[in-house]
Amino acid sequence: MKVVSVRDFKLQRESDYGTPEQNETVKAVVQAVRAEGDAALLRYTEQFDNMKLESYQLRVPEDELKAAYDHVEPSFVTAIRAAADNIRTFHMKQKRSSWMDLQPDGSILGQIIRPLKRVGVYVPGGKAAYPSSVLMNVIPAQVAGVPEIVMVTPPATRGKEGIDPYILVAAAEAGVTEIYRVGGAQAIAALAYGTDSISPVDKICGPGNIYVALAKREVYGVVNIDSMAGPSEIVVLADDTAQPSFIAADLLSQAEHDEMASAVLVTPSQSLAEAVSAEVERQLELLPRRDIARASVDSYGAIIVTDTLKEGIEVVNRLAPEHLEIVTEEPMALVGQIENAGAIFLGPYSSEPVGDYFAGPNHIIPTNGTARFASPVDLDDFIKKSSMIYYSKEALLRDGETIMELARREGLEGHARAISVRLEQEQKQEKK
Ligand code: HSO
Ligand code: ZN
Repeated sequence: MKVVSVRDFKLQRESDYGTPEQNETVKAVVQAVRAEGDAALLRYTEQFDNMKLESYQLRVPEDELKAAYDHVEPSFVTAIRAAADNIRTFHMKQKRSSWMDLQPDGSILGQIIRPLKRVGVYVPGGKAAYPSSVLMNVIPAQVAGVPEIVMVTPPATRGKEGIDPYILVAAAEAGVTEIYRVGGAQAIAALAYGTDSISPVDKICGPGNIYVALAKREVYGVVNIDSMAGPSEIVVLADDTAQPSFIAADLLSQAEHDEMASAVLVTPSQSLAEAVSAEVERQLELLPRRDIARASVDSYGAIIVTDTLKEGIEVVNRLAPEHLEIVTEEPMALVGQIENAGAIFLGPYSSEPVGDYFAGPNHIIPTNGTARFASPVDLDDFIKKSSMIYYSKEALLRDGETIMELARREGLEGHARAISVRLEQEQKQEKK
């Protein structure tokens, strides 16, 4: 892994907006599904997924879901349940309550919190078909109180026959209420516009390939969508006290996700930098996914040596990473200085996979520098708020003139009259 001085480090960000051809294809698929419904879904499933289905086969029946448990190890079920428990517990803490504020004049102002009614979760069929991501998308929706959580996924996972049983078990454990075997842009269009077999949803979440990402962007506005997650990123901020083998392993844990994943060490210690660099080489050779990890490390990996730890913190804030590990003598003392990071892992034992799978916080976290303004998935992604205004007569008599002043300055006499009609009636009654 290359070691560079902070002065030679250049920040690169890449966003994938697809080729013109990909954009064209997605637009055509979305329009066809919107116009033709199930017929288009089945046609594209045959064309793109090599699977000839009838409408009635789109929905995965209850017994198929039950049967999936026979195809996974009991230890997996135990593990997924333990993880789901932790994730549920963490997300329960994010519950918001509706509130009302009673004013002395008898008015009531407030905010009503309601869950979304129907949410669609996309689960990819390719290399990123992760049961853990099913939990991370579905559990917050479920804890928020969303009654209908619909999962869509290609009819075959990783080219094997049928949907991966691990995905199905995770879906069942997380609380998915309907599953459909349909993927790609056609699945996104079906969730947005609805077909005879699939009722439309209010929001679509979950990662997918470029066609899925473009389709989500295409239907945004008809439905809400989550943010576009990019490849995984890890930045480790460490000093001399860190153990090189731990750091190297953590960097590789994310490099193995994707050729475009990025793993970066920031340290003021030249000796740690060199030790981690050598250790990455050693561990890389032993990794089953070494080809992916190697490509990631070579193109997007770096070990950045700073003059001081303080300068390291500045680099971290500039990178605004999805995941940050702080492995220094006193990590807690630094956390207040981190302005931009999606998830912060503190100390030598908080390896990123602890958060990827188990601790409880969500692993769907802003990437590509968007931690500057965005947050990990949480309950707020699955609720909506309604404002509530009850104005008393006393309050309107007091504020009416002020409101009319504002309305008339905008040239909106109709607004002013909606107020004055009430004030005038009141004056008449007073005279009587
Ligand atoms: N690190 C990924 C999440 C994940 N890791 C899923 C393993 N499975 C999010 O960036
Ligand atoms: Zn991961």
